[in-house]
Amino acid sequence: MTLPPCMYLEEAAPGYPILVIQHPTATARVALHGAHVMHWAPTGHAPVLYMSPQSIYAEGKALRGGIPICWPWFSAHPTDAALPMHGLARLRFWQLDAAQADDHRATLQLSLRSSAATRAHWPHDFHCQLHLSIGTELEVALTTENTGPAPLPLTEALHTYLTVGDISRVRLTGLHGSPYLDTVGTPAQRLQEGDVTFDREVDRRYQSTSAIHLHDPAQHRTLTVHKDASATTVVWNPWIEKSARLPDLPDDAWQHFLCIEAANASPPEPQPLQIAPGARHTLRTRLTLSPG
Ligand code: TA6
Repeated sequence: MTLPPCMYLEEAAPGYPILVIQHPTATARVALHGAHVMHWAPTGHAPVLYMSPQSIYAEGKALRGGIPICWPWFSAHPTDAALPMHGLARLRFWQLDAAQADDHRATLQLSLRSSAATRAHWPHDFHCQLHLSIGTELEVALTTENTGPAPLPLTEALHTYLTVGDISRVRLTGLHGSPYLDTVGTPAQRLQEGDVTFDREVDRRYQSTSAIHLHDPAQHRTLTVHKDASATTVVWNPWIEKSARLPDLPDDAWQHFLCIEAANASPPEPQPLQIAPGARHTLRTRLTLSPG
C-alpha cells in the first residue's frame, strides 16, 4: 500500500510496526498490533493520550495507554476466567486496509477478521473494522459485522487513556445523576451527585450516553469525550497502590492520566449487545480540545 506523504512505518520492536502520522493539523502513532492508537497531539497542543513508557511491544501483550480496543468482551470473559481480560482484539495484529490524507485530516482503516485462532477463544465469525480520523479532533469508530449464522453477543470499550496535568485537580462534568456500578472493593450500585473528582482509586461503569468534559486546570484545557452508540462510560484511575502493582506502568503514573471509555458494558453485569447475523454495529468516540 502506498502511504500518503504525511505517513510512514517504523518498528517499535522487530516485527512490531507502528504507523507514524505527521499531518499539518496533528501528529499521531498507531500500532498495527491491536489497531492501537498510541499518540495524538493536535498541532500546538501537548499530547492528549497517555502512553506508558513501560509498555511492552510484543504480540499477545496489550499496550498500556493510548486507546486499547476492548472487544468482543469488556473486563473478564463472562464464563471463562482463563481467557484474557478485555477480549482478543488488542492482542493481535490488524490489517491496514486504507490510508489517506487531505488538508484537514488523515484517515486510516484497519480490520480484523475471525480465524481458526480467534474461534479457538470465541466461537463466532466476524469482520471488525476500525476507522480513524486524525486532525484537530480525533475520531475512532469501531464497527463489528456479524458474518456468522448466529447472534453475536458483544460487550466492548474504546479504553482511552487521557493525559492530565494533576489528577487531584481534575473535574469531570456530564455525569451528574447517572447511575453507576462502583467496582472498587465490593461492587455497588451508586448514583453520581455533581462533578466527578479524584482522591482515591476510581473504577466505575456509568450508564450514560452523554459527552463528558474533563476539566484539567494544570494543563489549562478542557477535553471533551463525545460518543455514539455507547450506553456505558467507564471512568478509571488506578491511584497509588494499583499503579505500583502494574509492571507496565510507572509508580507515579496515576497522577498523570485518566481513562474515560466509550463502552457498551452496562452494569450490573455487562449485558451484551446481540448483533444479528449479517448486521453491523458501530461504537464511536470523538475527542475535542478547548482552552481553559
Ligand atoms: O476500564 C477499567 C478496567 O476494567 C480496570 O478494572 C482495569 O483492569 C483496567 O480496565 C485496565 O485493564 P488491563 O487489562 O488493561 O490492565
